[in-house]
Amino acid sequence: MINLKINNKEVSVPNGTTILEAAKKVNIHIPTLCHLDLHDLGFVNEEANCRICMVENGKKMVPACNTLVKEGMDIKTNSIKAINFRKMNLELLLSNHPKDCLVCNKNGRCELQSLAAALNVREIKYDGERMTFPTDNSSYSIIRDPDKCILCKRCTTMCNNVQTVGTLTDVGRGFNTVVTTAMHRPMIDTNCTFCGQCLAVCPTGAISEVSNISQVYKALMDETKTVVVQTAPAVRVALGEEFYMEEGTIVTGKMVASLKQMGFDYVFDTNFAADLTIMEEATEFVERFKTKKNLPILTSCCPSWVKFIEHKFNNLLDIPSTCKSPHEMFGSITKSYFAKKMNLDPKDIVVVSIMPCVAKKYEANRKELSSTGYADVDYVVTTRELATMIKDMNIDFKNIEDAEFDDPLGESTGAAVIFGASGGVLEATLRTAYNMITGEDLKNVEFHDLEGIKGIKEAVVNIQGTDVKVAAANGLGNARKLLEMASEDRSRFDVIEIMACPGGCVGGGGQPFLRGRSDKLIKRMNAIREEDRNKPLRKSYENESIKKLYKEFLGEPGSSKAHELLHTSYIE
Ligand code: HC0
Ligand code: SF4
Repeated sequence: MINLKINNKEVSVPNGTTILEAAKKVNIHIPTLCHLDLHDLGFVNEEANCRICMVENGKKMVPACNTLVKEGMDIKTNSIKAINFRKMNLELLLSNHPKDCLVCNKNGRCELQSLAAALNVREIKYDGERMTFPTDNSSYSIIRDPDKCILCKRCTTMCNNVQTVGTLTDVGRGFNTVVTTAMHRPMIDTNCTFCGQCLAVCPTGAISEVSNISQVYKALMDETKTVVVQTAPAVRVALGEEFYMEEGTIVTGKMVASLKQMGFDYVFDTNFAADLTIMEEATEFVERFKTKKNLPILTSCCPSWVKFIEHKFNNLLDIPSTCKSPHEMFGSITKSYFAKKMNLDPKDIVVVSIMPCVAKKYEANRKELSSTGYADVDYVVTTRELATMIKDMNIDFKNIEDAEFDDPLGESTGAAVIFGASGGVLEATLRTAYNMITGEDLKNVEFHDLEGIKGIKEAVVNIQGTDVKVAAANGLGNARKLLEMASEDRSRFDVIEIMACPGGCVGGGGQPFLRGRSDKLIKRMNAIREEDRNKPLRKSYENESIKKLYKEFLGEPGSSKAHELLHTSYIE
């Protein structure tokens, strides 16, 4: 153990601890900016670029976030010298930053803005030359405004070390440094998967989502349109955070009531389509498992993951399930089955998806995802954007009375809600595949080995004497490892689930920011599991509305009509 003093308090910590960690242990707060520690999720940014966490170590000033403790250190975190040093560094950062906070997309959610308030900055003393670079708004998902970048490098750490995609890098030196793409290519022309994890950790408005709020408002005002909204599984366990509710509060009823108050014609549930996905995907799996062909089957509902495999493992494009993702299935069913039922022309239906994800915006614009001749999904709005809309409309979210989803695309089982947490799609598939193989109902529906935020989870499930080997990865770096294992030995796994974001969709790039609180993610995952346990039906094939959909319209799971509307292909 190492013994030191911080602000005259005796501290004893293991060798290898930073001053920042040691201070935390004795409840001494040191402000930080570039530093971010989500080590449970495999992410720690140790760049120490911003120099906000400077503390006095004897006569020297050192950054607390990456200076390791030494025996006998005498650290002062709150001396006038340390306070002034920090403030000066912040003022220097602000001198090279646009001052358009009032209209910035991050206004109210910006860590730089909060820090300026916390450090009581009242003037920006230094007013020199400012670097300016063009804004990149080429993609459907992400906007990069390098003028707002403070070079904290959280995004490059995330993209390169955690996601292992390698889209973002810093080029140039000193004052000319900029975070950009290879050859400054527009994001749309890069290998970016649009996972949005860079923007989830960006402290300022340098990386943000493309907003679709105005298009949705326009559709709501257009009397010739029927506007149908669907909500993803993971939104209901995180939206409350935007209204200062306890993390992990399930706000399904309030979310539905708010959407009805906003004027959507029908409020449906993506979970309905998650049950539908399971019917199709389990059918596909059982077929492949019996014939031992094209295994392991890979789940295909995460659009970032699909783009990742298309770019990085296109030798494996014979194994992803051909199922569209649930929200896309929902769109094509709305514009076919529902349109027919309601006597509506699909051209007059607008489908809006509320998603925890920014890649869903890109996915909605994939040309092949338009089975009825119209885009399956018209607009995607993130959890954060939905919160903004609720605030725009002055809805009293905390006190609004709960409402129920509409029929018939609103019914769902517990198997659908667990899609929102890593391991859930796999578990939901197994619950139905068991029935398809044995003709019996699975008694114990929970697979605890597949729960939690561990990057790669493996399990072996015995179905009627045959072992089914399954694995789930969350985060693209973990996906890469798992795929490398599967490439080496195709018989190692039978089913693989991959979600690009930490913890699955609950940790999506469109969710309320975690700000170093991975415990929030665990609470969201626990809430998803609780929602499953509260459901009277927990297996997709028990969903009465799904049974009716097959009976009235699709025929059998895997039918040619189902293939026409619910399946897709991949780009090599
Ligand atoms: Fe997900 Fe989905 S579970 S990708 O994570 O599969 O975004 O929540 O909506 O489509 O259902 C995200 C979440 C979804 C889809 C579903 C899947
Ligand atoms: Fe990298 Fe994901 Fe950001 Fe694209 S969206 S730059 S893949 S972290």
